[in-house]
Amino acid sequence: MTENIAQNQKHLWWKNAVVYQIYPKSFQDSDGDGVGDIRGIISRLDYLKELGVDAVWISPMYCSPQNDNGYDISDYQDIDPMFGTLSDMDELIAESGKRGIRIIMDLVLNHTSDEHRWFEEAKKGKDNPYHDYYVWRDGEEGVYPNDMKAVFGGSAWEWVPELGQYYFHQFAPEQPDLNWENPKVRREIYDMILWWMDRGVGGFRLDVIDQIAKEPDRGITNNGPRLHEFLRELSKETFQKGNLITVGEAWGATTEIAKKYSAPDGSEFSMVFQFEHMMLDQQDGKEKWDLAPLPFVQLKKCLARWQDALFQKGWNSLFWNNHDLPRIVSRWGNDGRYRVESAKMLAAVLHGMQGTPYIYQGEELGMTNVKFSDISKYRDVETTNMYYERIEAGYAKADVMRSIYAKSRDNARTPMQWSKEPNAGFTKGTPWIAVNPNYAEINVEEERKDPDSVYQFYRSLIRLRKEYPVFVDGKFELLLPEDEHIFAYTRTDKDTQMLVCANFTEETVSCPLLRQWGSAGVLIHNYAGKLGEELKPFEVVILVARR
Ligand code: TEU
Repeated sequence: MTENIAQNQKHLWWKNAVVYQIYPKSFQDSDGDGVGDIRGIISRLDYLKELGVDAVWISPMYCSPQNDNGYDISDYQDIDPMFGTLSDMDELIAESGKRGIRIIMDLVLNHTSDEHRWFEEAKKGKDNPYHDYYVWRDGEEGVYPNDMKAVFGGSAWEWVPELGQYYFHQFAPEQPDLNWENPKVRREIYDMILWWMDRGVGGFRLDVIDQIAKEPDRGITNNGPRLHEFLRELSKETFQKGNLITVGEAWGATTEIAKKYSAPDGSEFSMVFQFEHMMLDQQDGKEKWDLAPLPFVQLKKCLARWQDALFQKGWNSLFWNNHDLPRIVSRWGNDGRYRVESAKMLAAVLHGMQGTPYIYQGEELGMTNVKFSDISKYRDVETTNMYYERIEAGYAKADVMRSIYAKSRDNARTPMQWSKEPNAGFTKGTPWIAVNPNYAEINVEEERKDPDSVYQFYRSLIRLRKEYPVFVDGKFELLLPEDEHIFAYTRTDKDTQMLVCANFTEETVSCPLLRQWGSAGVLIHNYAGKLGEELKPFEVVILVARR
């Protein structure tokens, strides 16, 4: 362990931390097969160190048939050959440690791959010791146990003729759900986690963790009655034996539920990813593909409600992006004329709030959504299933493509843009998914040289968080809550007050706060020159004053 990490251990290190997410298939290829790998990540650790992040969450690299890009695991205790070997993984942990960076593994505990040994055994017979590792119902071919649907389309039940039974899957049929009611399943999982902890892993992100305590007969998928009982046991048996960061993915979390997950006594997790703010730009009660404009005032109020509710009672994660979400600059900023300004504004607004910020690979460059002309260029199972379902249901192709351009998960999954070299320096081979054609302009090489780049702005934000404790501890207060353009808030601790003031639109607007704060010091600003009393398109400033 490096001194860097040892020092952090004195307190809850993850409250000061900034986390970077790597989608390993798309980060850096080292062997020319067109798929990113562990040796590629190792070769970029100095870049991450320069950026200043404390931990790296890597999407799953375990053995997997890749029906859902690794979120379908066939062996939790080995690395998929596509990504490298266990010894590469050990080296990654060691090399990261030398740079003061911890590795966060992605745990998919709700389901396995149908190629996992447990499932292959489970299918052999009702009396096989592994049968009860999964969720089965007797039945008749063609008559589903109930009408529950899978997230990636179709019924949540899959027929196995040899057994005369259906198994339950909340995602693809190749992702059978584990039966958490079975204590043997839970023990296997804990042992596996302890095994990774022994290898030096610094934390875990827990995939769809709110869906493990399902009760399909009652139509319950998330927030099942036994959820928090399971989580407390999980945490006690594993995480609490280390000084880890743990973050659960919980689409169904409310502020009340999040207080349980992230209780300061550490009985469950450090924090959760909640998605309330991420579901605002879709039509009520419909799917994410059914687009609606962002209700800006609601966005502010939603974020503010989470800030208030968890203050000293839990802990927030802060994110705009991940491997399932479209690129934020295309989504709520402007990926044309104001790309740089709006990417910086979104960054400052997010990093100024209380919580642990997560940066998704390429976000620090202001990477944008992609528009492939044809569905054959898309790789994501959710996107392609939806396309064919909707085309069959009679939707116009142009409308379906419009939804894909706005919301497809592949927007986030195009390769990391390192340089102007062919394929953005991501691979010397043919990338598994095409590179965004804008890589010649948006890439690491250019942005490292440019003092005004989005990348340099992110570096400064990360540095400021380390310098000013008010970023970590200050109480949040939303200002001008009804304003249709300005997102402004203060953060206040015993001796410092900080103002984050942003124009979320491309109109120039006057801002009363700027005069009031006239004498305060500027911590960061995304326009050159002096601050006026107006905010230019996507202008953002963070000011600080002593109290
Ligand atoms: O995502 C959880 C989840 O519910 C997503 O399917 C979400 O609904 C969708 O991405 C919205 O577009 C997690 C992982 O992050 C995702 O990559 C996996 O596909 C999924 O679990 C299944 O493991």
